[in-house]
Amino acid sequence: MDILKSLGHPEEIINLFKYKIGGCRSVMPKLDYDSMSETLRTCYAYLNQTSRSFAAVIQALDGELRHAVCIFYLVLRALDTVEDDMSIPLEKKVPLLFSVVHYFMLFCFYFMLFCFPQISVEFRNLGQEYQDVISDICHQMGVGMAEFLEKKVSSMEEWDKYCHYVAGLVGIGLSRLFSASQLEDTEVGRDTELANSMGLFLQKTNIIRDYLEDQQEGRAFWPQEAWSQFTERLEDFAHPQHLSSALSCLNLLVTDALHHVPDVITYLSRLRNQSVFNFCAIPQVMAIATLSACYNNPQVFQGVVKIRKGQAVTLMMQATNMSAVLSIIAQYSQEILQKVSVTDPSREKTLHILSLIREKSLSPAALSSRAHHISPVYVSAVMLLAALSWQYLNATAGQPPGGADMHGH
Ligand code: IN0
Repeated sequence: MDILKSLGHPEEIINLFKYKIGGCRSVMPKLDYDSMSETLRTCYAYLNQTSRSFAAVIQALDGELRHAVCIFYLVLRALDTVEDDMSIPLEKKVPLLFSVVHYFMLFCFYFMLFCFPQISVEFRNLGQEYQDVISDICHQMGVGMAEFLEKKVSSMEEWDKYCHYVAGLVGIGLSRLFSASQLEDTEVGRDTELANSMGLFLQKTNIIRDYLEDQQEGRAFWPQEAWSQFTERLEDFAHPQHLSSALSCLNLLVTDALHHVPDVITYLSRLRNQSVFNFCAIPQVMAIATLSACYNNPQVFQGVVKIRKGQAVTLMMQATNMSAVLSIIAQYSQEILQKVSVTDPSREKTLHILSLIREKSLSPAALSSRAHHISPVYVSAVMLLAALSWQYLNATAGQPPGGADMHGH
């Protein structure tokens, strides 16, 4: 029950309640489906099937960017499905990956044709500059993914390369779409280093969080150069007797991922369009919250560590301006700092990158904003009210039409 998990966090209960009854203004989609073509409506239906919360953020994008990012997101999900589908034997998958890429170039591959004809129709309805970005990025990703189908992630450098192919290129593609739409400066599309870091921070956080799930599905994305310092085989970390070496490796990888935060701050501080800022900032603040939850946490090796729904909704509502994002980053780097143990092998590196991040994120403006202190009496009153109304909301939700609604009519 999401609300129970947030009982210790009154702010989250209020935001869960707000989100439940009306969503949050900043990500309210500006879409009227009626004026849409059948194929476009289907594309947005696909999008909403993939991830409700993030789909809303995409649908809130301004102008031509909305359709371009929607199609880009769906194409990437399709590529992802092919790459993930372990059932396709290797000798068939490599040419398949190439053909998926060629499909958009050649428009003749049955897989897409049958599965997602609507996506290819709407892909061709996009402006040429958007089509060129998407097919160029898909081509580079297809080639990169094929390269890693035949090999494991060995060095830390290879880890960066793998994450570049599956997420860095997404950041580079999105940044070029932002500039092509002229909603953002051309510099955003040109600075591929920063755009790449945006993707690497998200992908490394996902790989760290999903250790056990990937292990259980026979996938291994933790770099050998990291885990071989602490054990013989990566799968050892799933066994409690290897917990201390597992935590040492986990903390090393979190420390590595934190090195992308300064670039993420520079990238976000360059954005000028509110809808683009929200679209880019929300996944980043979710990632640093997830990384803090994973740091030195044995739970990573026993299940999947997830941030609370209330926490996610609160972050989504707050990540709408740079000073709020800076203080969120400062708050979670502080949270990690408090968990750095004196015996952790990466201690010095972790303390160093955390002090760099604090320096960069504690701009004067941020100091004042984030933590507004609420009196405890007020807190429990609101909690009680929210809990009651939550119960009432759930109780009445089942009412057939015509029964008494929230306003007692
Ligand atoms: C994304 C990214 C994303 C958004 C904005 C800017 C980005 C810049 C660089 C790289 C990626 C960027 O965001 C999504 C967020 C998402 O899908 N979150 C899921 C939860 C989850 O954990 O999957 C949700 O349901 O909210 C993201 O994770 N990826 C993604 C894919 C396509 C696009 Cl167009 C944008 C996936 C990945 C692998 C990180 C690139």
